[in-house]
Order: sequence, then C-alpha cells, then structure tokens
Amino acid sequence: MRVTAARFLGAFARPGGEPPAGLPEVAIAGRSNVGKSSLLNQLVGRRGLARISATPGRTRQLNFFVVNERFVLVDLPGYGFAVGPERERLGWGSLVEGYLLRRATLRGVALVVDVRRGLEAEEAQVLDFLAAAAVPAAVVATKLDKLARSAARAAVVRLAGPATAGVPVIGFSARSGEGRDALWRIVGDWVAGPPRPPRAT
Ligand SMILES: Nc1nc2c(ncn2[C@@H]2O[C@H](COP(=O)(O)OP(=O)(O)OP(=O)(O)O)[C@@H](O)[C@H]2O)c(=O)[nH]1
Ligand SMILES: [Mg+2]
Repeated sequence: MRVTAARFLGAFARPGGEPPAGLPEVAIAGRSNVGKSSLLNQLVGRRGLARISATPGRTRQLNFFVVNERFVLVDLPGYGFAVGPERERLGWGSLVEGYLLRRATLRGVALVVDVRRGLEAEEAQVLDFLAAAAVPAAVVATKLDKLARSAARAAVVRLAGPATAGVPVIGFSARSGEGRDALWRIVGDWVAGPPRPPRAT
C-alpha cells in the first residue's frame, strides 16, 4: 500500500460520539503499551501521527486517522490497565465494546500482542469477542526487533493454535518495519472486501 495522505480525523471518548460512519474502518487493538500507536505510525509512514507514550494506558479515546481519503485506521484504547480484579470485561468498558459491536463500517481488527508475551487470557477473550461479533481479526506480534531472528520466528509460529484458528498471524516491528507489507495485505483485503453484515439485533 502506498500511503499518499494520512490525517487525524479526531479523538472520540463518548459512546455514540464517533464521527458519522462513512469510509471503511480497521481498528488496532491490544493491551496498554503493547505498541498500537507505533504500529499505526509505521504503517502509514508518519512518525508522529499517533501519539506514542512511555506511560501505559495513555490513549483513552478512539483516535481516527483517514488514509488516502479511502479508509480509516482507528487507534483503540488499550485494555488491561484499569482492570479491577472483579471486572471480567477487558477494562475497555462500553466505549470500545460498543464501537466493536455496532460500527457498521468496521471491516477488521488487528490485535497487537508483544511477541515476547504471546497470547494471554485477555487476547483469547478479545478474539472470542470479535468472532461473536462477526468482525474479522488478525494477530500481529510486534516488537520482533527485541528478539533474535530465530527466536522471533519461533515465537510467531507458537501463536498458531486453537485460539487463533482461522485468524492470520504475522510478525511485525514498528522499529524495523518488518511485517509491514504483510499487514497491509490483510488491511487492504479487509478494506476492499464486503461490508459487515447488518446486526440481527
Ligand atoms: N523496540 C520496539 N519498541 C516498540 C515497538 N513498538 C512500540 N515500541 C515501544 O513501546 C512503547 C509503547 O508504544 P505505543 O505505541 O505508545 O503503545 P500503545 O499500545 O499505543 O500504548 P497505549 O496507547 O498507552 O496503550 C513505546 O516506548 C514504543 O517506542 C517495536 O516494534 N519495537
Ligand atoms: Mg497508543
């Protein structure tokens, strides 16, 4: 994908307050501080587009970015930061869950995991949630550059399993750009593909 233009559309923190549904959207999900915003910046090739934070859990809103005036990338707040022990929801709350369930223009979700941590209970929960909501997903194992090449490859291979059945798994590094083309192929297919079927309820 050649990105010729990318612009910030806005940040939205109120359920139902998103911009009007228009262009196809692809959301980037994952736990706090995993590297979602860095991945988005690497994808579009604009270093400072999405804000990178050293403090986990900084992104509290849904941030919308229009790419090539053709589709929208949505940087979601991270989960797993404000989760109290009694909360079985992901700590995302109704804002993100409502968006994922109801956004008619949502075409797919890239679930970002740290290649060194792999899939944990929360990631399995997110994949279940997306499958139940009929949203296509991909698992993107990021920070590949933190491991030696062979260890990184082995860690990505280990992500294949029951939790990721039917879900593409790719390695990525926001630092080196590895995996960028593979992720663009997936995103491009989603964006060019059919819209989400209307919800039954
Ligand atoms: N080495 C390396 N560091 C990375 C990579 N991706 C992200 N980081 C670092 O990880 C930290 C968190 O990155 P962010 O992109 O802000 O993570 P985030 O998931 O958007 O974080 P929140 O929005 O706070 O949930 C930053 O210090 C980044 O520089 C990567 O591929 N390689
Ligand atoms: Mg972020």
